[in-house]
Amino acid sequence: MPAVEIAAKPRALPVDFARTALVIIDMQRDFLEPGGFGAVLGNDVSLLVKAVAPCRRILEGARAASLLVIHTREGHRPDLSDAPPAKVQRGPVEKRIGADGPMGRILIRGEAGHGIVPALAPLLGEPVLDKPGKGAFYQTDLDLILRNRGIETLLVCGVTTEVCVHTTVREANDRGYRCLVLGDACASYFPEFHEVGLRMIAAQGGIFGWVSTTGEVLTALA
Ligand code: C5J
Repeated sequence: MPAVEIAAKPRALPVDFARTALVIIDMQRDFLEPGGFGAVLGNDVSLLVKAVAPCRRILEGARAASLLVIHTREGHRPDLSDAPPAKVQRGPVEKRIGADGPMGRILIRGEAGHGIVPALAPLLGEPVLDKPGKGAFYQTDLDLILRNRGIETLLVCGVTTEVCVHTTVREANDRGYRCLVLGDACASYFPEFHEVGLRMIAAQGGIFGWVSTTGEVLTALA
């Protein structure tokens, strides 16, 4: 398939969709739904819910175009053996990773809150990567999957912009992938971090990626 240009900042990015994957970061109930980890920490989860519809649109577009779709989830083993104490021992004991929350133990694999929101439920065959860190490459087989499929470009969306999306994009950039971040399909509990986070990606000639929108990618896919 010939390269198609996607309008983006800092400039249009030519993309070969046969070598492109959609990576949806951590659209989990613990972050997005009332009663989850994010809400327990005092965040306004409605700020993240805004990203669900754009994520759904790009997910449907990617599936229709037979792109590789990868979902990630942040979380830990029930015995916390993969959770660094330095990560767990933050904030009040009753609000920490592993504590009991309204949707099960907070950020523990297999608990209801750890699951992906129903609107973005993975299909059978779409890789779902459980990651113990913020970045999607750390202690996962993401790089192996991408290289085995000949992937060069990542379309990245999900939450939160300045944490897991940023960490993943920075890691991907260092590994030689081109990352196009879909700004409207990302979100943060802190709108100013979202805005600045997107600007940071595209600054300095695209220091570690490109920023575009769901609409621009769907136009290019059509
Ligand atoms: C956070 C994430 N914010 N998925 N996780 O702790 O960005």
